[in-house]
Amino acid sequence: MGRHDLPDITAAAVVFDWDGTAVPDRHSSAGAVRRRVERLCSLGVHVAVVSGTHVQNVDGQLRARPSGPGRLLLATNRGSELFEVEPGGPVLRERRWASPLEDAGLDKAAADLRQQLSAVGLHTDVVTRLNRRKIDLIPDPDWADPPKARLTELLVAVTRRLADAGLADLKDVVCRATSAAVGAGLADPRVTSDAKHVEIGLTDKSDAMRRLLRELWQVGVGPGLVIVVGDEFGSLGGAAGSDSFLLVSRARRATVVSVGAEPCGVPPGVTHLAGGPATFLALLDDQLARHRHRRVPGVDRDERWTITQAGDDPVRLRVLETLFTLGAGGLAVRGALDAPSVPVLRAAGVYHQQGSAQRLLPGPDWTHVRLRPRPKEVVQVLDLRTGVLLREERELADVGRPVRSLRFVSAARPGTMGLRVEAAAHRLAPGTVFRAPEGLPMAQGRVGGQRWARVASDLGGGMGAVAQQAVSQDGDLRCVERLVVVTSHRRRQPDLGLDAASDAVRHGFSPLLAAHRAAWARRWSSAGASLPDDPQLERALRFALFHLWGAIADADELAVGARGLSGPGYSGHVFWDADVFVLPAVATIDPAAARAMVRYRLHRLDPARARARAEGRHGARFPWESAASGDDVTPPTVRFGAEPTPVMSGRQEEHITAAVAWGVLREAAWGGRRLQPGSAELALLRDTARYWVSRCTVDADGAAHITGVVGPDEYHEAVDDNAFTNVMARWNLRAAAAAVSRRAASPDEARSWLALADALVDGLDASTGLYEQFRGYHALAPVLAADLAAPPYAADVLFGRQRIAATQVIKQPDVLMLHHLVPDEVAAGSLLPNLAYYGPRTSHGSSLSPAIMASLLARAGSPDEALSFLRMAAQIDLADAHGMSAAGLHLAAMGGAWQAVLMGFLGARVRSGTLLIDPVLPADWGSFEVRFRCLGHQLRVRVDRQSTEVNVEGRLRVGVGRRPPRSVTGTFVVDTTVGRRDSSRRGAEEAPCRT
Ligand code: IFM
Repeated sequence: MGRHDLPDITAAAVVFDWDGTAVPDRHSSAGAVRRRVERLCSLGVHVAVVSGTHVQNVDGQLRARPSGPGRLLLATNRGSELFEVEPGGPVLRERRWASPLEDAGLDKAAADLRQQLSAVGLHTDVVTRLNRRKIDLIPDPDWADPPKARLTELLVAVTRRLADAGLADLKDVVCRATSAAVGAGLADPRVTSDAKHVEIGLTDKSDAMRRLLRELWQVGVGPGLVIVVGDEFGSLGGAAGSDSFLLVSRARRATVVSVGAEPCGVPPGVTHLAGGPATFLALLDDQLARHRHRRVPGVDRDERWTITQAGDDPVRLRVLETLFTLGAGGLAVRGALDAPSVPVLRAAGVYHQQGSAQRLLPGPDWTHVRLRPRPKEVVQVLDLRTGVLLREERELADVGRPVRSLRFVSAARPGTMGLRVEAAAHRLAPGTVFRAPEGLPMAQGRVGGQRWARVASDLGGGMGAVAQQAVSQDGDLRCVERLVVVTSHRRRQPDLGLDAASDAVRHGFSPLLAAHRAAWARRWSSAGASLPDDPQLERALRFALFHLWGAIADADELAVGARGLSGPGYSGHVFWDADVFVLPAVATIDPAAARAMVRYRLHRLDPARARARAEGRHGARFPWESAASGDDVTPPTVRFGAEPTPVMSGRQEEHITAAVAWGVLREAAWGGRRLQPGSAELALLRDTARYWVSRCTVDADGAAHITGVVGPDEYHEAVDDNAFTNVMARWNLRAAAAAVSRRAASPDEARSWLALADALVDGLDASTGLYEQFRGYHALAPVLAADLAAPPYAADVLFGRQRIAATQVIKQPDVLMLHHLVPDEVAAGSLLPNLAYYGPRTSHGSSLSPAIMASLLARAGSPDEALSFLRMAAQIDLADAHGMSAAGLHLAAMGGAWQAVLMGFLGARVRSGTLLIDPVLPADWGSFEVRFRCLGHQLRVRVDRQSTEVNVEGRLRVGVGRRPPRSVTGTFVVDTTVGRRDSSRRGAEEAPCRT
């Protein structure tokens, strides 16, 4: 057996059987295994032993004491125990205890079997072990403790004994044992045989394997990253080999190797290498060599968690660059291949240039390596579960070994990034690490073995990167490894991360990757959705959450641009997308990052005040597009074809001011925080209210108006009394009056806000519940969106701005946005008539549109229609539905999609420190489960057709459906059958809490 026979995978975990696989017998030295296990663990590889015997036997022989970061687990007593080895020795993590009834059942089953065998003249012994009884079929001193090397001989001896007693084979005894166990009242007996014994037990190695896979999953290691090694996968005398129990269905993507004799062959999917413990050691050596040679690690190709794309269409590749962006800690690397067309590295909030030309500063590109010939067709796999991007060239006969690469942007150590590339040595030249972003000077140099680069912004800020490159050779393969630490600062040149880079090098690529995988696994256990009946949507939602996490950070402040950090679209400018689409989603997955988003606005209150002043108004007016300073950076024109067209949003989309205030209160409410007197949040609420006071005009009848605005529907400009703007202003005034203390505003001022709020016209026809989008809207040409084209489409681009402005076709929810954001500010019962009226008039020309429709339709009791909009929203970038994804991800659609799940389908609301939920299920889903953060607690909610199960970490007031909210902890189940109304078998309050 040569190295080329060993599996071509650099695994993240190795699970192996002990006796016969790792060691020849229980008495031999295991020093060689110990050294390799400890080394693997030091590289971040997790190691697990599965054995039928007890922990003292395995640990006594192995005596490994790894100091991490990889874990060493011992699954002993045939699946009944799990130990983790710590510096002081194995520590019990879990043990299955038989009940007295089960113990009695095991005794009875063993006695019955023994009696049956004795009746045919076969003398046996029974050995009692934890949760099992071993019936020794050959209690002969010669076969007291046979080494695995004598397995074939043993099998012959046992088979002969059985035949002498008139028994067919081992399988015959296993069947009798199973019947005896069932007869003894054991519900789920596990019967196994190692040829010498037949064991009747409560657990087997499948339990061990399932438990280990769970442990590994929790540290970001899926089955596809696991090598499983045993020596008895094939049958033994007709009975299943003891290691065949490792082949549980969840392990189907694992690489399975047998080093045993396997006299009856191995099952499909198992690679038979034979050679016993010597082969096992060679396999461990190969894994160690792969790390030493800096080979590209594997990825678990789980369809529910990976986005796989192949092809070389240059247009599609630009889109894939966006989709495969990796981000963490406010830094992101676009998924460019070897010839990037747009900047690769960006940092949140680090802008460059002045005025509306202001854009995110591109940092030094550290991802490029020289490959000749260049790969023609590459398969790219983005693993959403562990945040890595794998690339693999489809094998090309003329150039030998395919190119492979893997990169990650560490979620565990913000700023640290890693790349490995391997290819036939003659094709791969590591080249210089850093390339300057196009059109910008880049300083670079070396300090010791490290290279550094800096790019400066003309606004004073900058980005720096320090890299350590290492090249190694593994046979005919060359491997290049880069560990990079990126630093950034908004206002000054950042310190280079020299120490952090040295630290990263000290840790090494593999341990850093292991920590990164584990950090992602923690994220997914705290937030996400499981849709068992809708795997495609489930993955699309994971893609959305993946990119939301990639764009945010727990920082002093966080600017989230409309396209995050994934592309040049909208130059990284911050719109209302951040406040009302992204922030509510972020508050449920990373509350600290949501606060950082709010701080971005709070820190720009002064420029907002200055703008209001400059326009002769009071208070604070926030800019439609915001970047470094908080001044308005909306471009005055855009090109629609040849002609520059004026952009009115900068001057007229004033609803942003209320949206900012809404975001501030939303974050506080969802985070369970009271706004403190004297806080910047209250100052913002007060000053936005003051802005509306100075912005409204009151007519002779005492009615207040806001004229000359653009609402969310940007097809109609300079309109008067846009319902959305007016009602949001009204909400802003009322919210400020309720929150702002006497010190911040006098009671008279607060009363004047309330009076103005009451006076603001809102276009409601009380008889129909319909809001007129703006004054004169109903008089426009009554064209429906579908009359012109099949939505979604950009009506202004397709049919001309003037023409569309004369019709009732709208770009995105406008009036309906009120029902989403401020349902208490709109007339009771007005959702349905407005959905019925505005739904058909909406072209969904904005990526922001479908998610809101999904959310509202779910609340309106139309979950099936809602689901088709949710699918549309979740596919916006994956399917490049707007043809704009090459310029970056549509983060608002992603935040909107997650809101549609939580606020729409789950019906989650926070009211006065209480979480209210009111779930609905579309016909296509039998159930769904969501995990999220709310009010400082971790929640998991599972909804099916009969019930809603809520799990709360800690104690929280929760209301389900129309039941009165109760303070609950742990898990409670509410019967929510039939419309989830009042048909409870047992209410949340009566249901026992399972903690
Ligand atoms: O903020 C949005 C706006 O609502 C529609 N046009 C695109 C902007 C940025 O995403």
